[in-house]
Amino acid sequence: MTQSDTVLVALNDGVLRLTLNRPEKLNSFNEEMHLALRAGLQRAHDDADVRAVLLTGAGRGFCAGQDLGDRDPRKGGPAPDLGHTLETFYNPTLRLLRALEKPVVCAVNGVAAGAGANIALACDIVLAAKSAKFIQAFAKIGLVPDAGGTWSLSRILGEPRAKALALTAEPLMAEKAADWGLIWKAVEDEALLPEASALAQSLAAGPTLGLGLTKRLIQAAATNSLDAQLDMERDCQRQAGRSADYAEGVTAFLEKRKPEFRGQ
Ligand code: LHQ
Repeated sequence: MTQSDTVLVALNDGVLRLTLNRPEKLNSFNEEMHLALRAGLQRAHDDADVRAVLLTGAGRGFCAGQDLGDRDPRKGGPAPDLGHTLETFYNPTLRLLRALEKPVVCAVNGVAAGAGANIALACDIVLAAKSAKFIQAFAKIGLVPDAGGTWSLSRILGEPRAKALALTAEPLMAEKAADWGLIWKAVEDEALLPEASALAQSLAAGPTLGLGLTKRLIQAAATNSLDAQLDMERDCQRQAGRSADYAEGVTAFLEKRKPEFRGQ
């Protein structure tokens, strides 16, 4: 696994906390931070002790997208191949986030701009500090929204709001993002980490297999017919019904006690 202080990694009680850590650059992505985040997500996938992920940022910002200093056009040379950057760095991370069958909570602690905003939106449950804002900054520098932004914004918000946000690059404050259903909720700044950690903790103590299958089903629903979705629910329920956590959940209910799920 890649070791780097650009992403702080801590595992506690089943929650793998990944903290983007280039605060002097508002946690914008350089190659090292890309690889460190990907390694963290890969660990979440591979390590059975990880039962939920909490993604957040160090300092006053969540993530300002790509580090624009990395590709200073004033230095001359041929135009960069940004498609290659997406294929090599962003897209694998986005695919990992969506394919990870464990809940990913995102605590947006401050500004989330460009690809930083869209990585947050790819997480499963997004909480944001009330002072945080989401900016589709791409239009200001002649680029198109990436990191899944055109996909998630248009699906979640519909074309009118997706287009307005992307074409104007106007900041969207956390409370409005929550009102629009773009994120789960906006909370007081000082409550963000305690609330997001408690949520991640309770998900980590949950029936991991069932939660992972639920994530799979909800993501598949966007492109499935009802018929295909009903078949998929049948298959996933069959699998969930064979899990030790299902037996524990029902036993605990019948015994009027709290279940002790083991993630199996
Ligand atoms: C930064 C950055 C940054 C470097 C703040 N880079 N230093 C994919 C494929 C390949 C390439 C291209 O991109 C992509 C995807 C993308 O993400 S494109 C979009 C890239 N991001 C942006 O365009 C956002 C640029 N940043 C901003 O507009 C502002 O910094 C925001 C609105 C995020 C925050 O504004 P303020 O709160 O006023 O903070 P600030 O601008 O003063 O920034 C603080 C420091 O962080 C500052 O450094 P300094 O040394 O002057 O204190 C900034 O230069 C640095 N910083 N974002 N992306």
